[in-house]
Amino acid sequence: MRTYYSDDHRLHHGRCELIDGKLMPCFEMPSRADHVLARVQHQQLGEVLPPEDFGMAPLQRVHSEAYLAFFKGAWDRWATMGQDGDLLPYTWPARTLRQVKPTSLHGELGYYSFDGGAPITAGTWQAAYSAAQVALSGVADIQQGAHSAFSLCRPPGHHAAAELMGGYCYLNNAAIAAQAFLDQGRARVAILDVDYHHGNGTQSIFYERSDVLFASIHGDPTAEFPFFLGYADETGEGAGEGLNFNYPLPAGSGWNDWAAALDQACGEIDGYDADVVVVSLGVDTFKEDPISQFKLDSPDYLLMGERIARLGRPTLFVMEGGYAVEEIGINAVNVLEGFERAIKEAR
Ligand code: OKP
Ligand code: ZN
Repeated sequence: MRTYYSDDHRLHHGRCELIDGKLMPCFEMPSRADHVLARVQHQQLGEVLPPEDFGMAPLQRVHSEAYLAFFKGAWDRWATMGQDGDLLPYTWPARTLRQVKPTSLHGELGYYSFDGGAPITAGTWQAAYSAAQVALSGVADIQQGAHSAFSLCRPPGHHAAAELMGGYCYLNNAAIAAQAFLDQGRARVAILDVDYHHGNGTQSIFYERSDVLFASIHGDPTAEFPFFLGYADETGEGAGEGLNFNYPLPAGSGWNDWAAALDQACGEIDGYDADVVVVSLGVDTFKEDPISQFKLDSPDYLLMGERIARLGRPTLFVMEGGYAVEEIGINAVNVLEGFERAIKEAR
């Protein structure tokens, strides 16, 4: 399969995040994508191509114009104030406060975010914009007949909602891809989120819709980020009732429990008869991941890819998390190789 990748991801490099009361260097760093790209090349997965530019319209199908304008302009406002450190929010409209949009930079930033984990730097907009184009280029490849494609997106996207950044995410690459598939004539898209963290942004975007099924396997939100979404009783609403599937698993879960959840999610995707599958591919389920609590080992990712291939549907892989930087390439590409191996064997 072909890989889409842009060097622009390097333009986003946040300095630090708050972990256990200390400011630590950001886990979400440029070398993550470098390791994945190197592994794609080493394993000769297929061609690596730069993204095409599909412009703002497909981003506006998922995010509001006001949110996009705010995000695009935020760094310049910050720089005009004489600042050059990372721009980070510190007040949010939580319960008892009003959902008003203030006019000052930090007021607006609080309005448009849900945590302090998504720093805006000078190049963040360009990096996130290019990551969305990387996702859209994978869509175009599949629309032109490819059975699968890999969009090596960075920064990740699945925590970003229509008007919210947070959890290292700004633009929801997988949601933008899913919406593009629909806009180009597909009727039913399934998003399978295998990242360790619940894809709260993706879930919220499609929660009331019947044209996108969302299924996510993740750390139980009673104990894990993002805490406030991702429970099993969130099944969708209105037209989307019965099309949202959350499989929260306890800390320490290994391949057997994880694979049982994957089987269930795949059963739902089959029942829905999705035209295309978008995989939010996070590999922070790895046993050595520094911020996660599952116990998957590198060979398990081959099996993950094989199981996804058995859905027998066109599949776009969109890179999300994974912070064991040395192994992220092996683990992510193992999913893709397992997928391809199963496709070849089925022929
Ligand atoms: C992004 B993706 C503070 C930890 C904050 C934020 C995790 C964002 C994960 N102790 N963690 O889903 O991989
Ligand atoms: Zn994650």
